Amino acid sequence: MKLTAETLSDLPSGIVTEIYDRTAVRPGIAHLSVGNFHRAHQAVYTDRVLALPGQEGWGILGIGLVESASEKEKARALQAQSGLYTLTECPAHSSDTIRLVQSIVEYCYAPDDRRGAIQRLADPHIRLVTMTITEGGYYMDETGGFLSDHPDIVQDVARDVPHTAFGLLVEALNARRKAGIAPFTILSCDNVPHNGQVTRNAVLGWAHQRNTELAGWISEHVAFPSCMVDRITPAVRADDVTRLNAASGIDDRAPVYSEDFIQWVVEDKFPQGRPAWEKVGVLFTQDVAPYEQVKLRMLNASHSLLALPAVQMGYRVVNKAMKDPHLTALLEKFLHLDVIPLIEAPPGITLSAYAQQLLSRFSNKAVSDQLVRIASDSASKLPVFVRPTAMDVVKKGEDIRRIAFLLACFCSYISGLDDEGQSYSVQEPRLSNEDKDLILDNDYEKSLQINSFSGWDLDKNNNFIKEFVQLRKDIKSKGVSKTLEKIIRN
Ligand code: CS2
Repeated sequence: MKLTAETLSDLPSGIVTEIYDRTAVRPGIAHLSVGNFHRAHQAVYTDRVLALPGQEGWGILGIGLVESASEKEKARALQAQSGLYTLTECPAHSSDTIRLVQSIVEYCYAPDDRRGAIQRLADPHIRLVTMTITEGGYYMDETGGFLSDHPDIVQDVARDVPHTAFGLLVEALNARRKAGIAPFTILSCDNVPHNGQVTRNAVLGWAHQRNTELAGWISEHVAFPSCMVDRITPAVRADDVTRLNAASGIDDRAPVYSEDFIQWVVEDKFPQGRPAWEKVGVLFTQDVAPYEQVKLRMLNASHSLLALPAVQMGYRVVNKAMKDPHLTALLEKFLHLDVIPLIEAPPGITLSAYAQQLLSRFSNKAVSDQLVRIASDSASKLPVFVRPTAMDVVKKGEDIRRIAFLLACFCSYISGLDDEGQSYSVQEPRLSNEDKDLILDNDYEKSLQINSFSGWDLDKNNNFIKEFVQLRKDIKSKGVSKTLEKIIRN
């Protein structure tokens, strides 16, 4: 059965839907960059909220941003399906739930018509803009400041009609200001610490280059709440599409699947109003920082610490790597010895239980997340997920081996060849050629000078340098597997 607005009333049995009149729903949220994660997370909470009375003004206008053949294809699919898609949620020990998500009520692909996208963002009904543009999309320095001198940004500011999320936001805010329309609130849903502040820095940084008066207005009137998001959402390959559609009985051109766990903690700062998300499981708080610290330093950092060695040990999916006792020992030691002693538990969370829960989430074989997905763009992820722990561990003179091993694995991962000489795909869009050369140099110490490690101060610590260089040598001569055995001993 093809998926269109018309087929909604005639779904195969077993498909879960929220009950509401979709024709009455109007977009009040615009979401920038409609990736799988957005469709498995924020769009699901919003779908639930739309079934509550008085919430019909909070539908989602999806705006595709990334200019690529695959994104264009996905855009066409979502447009043909009126924004509808199936989400299969996979618990570890019971059967999957297949939902039909209806909250994206309009979808436009910005590369088709960027002026049109800006105009839609200027619509007074849009009171909130959410975004998932990935860690690397924020152009941040080590302190979360905006890299306004970055060539991508310089080029974007010089364009008639900008391409970046920040450019679109600033132009739309400009149009609203000129028309006397209140600005929207901007909510980043990316895995970045203090994502509200970082987004504010980026939007203001971009605006300053264009029009300082406008920047002043944004600074005074636009709210940038922070939030912590969590749900493991694998990439969807062609064989997944076939598998998911066979199970749902729906011919969905853009299905998505995820674990059944979901969490969203949001700073309650929405001067233009917001959906009643608190009624569907979202936790609102005045201080997101402790939640986000736990999530990024424990879950995301563990993901990187698992994926970078595991791909080189020949594993391709997370749950299989979790059967390797050396890898699980590495994660357990990292969590309990390196991370937990340095952080504080937010209200309602016990860190050791959180650690145990995340390891069992990784082991969920129904999710079968791809290690290559997690390893991708580590050049942007490691500074966000690992740097604070690395710096604290080094400063306190604690055991640096696991951090040194992680960074050494990142460097050897760049070669794209595993211990057995099999190749895997390396996607590192933010790693410059100069940085690649530094990593490939035979003088291993030089790799600590790459941009991703800048500001970590590791190249000033002799113990760290010694350990890191030795590990790179060990990996080169014995492979990652054998080197890992040494790391987890004692
Ligand atoms: C992963 C995240 O890609 C990564 O680095 O750690 O995508 C992770 O799956 C999500 O943040 C889970 O909420």
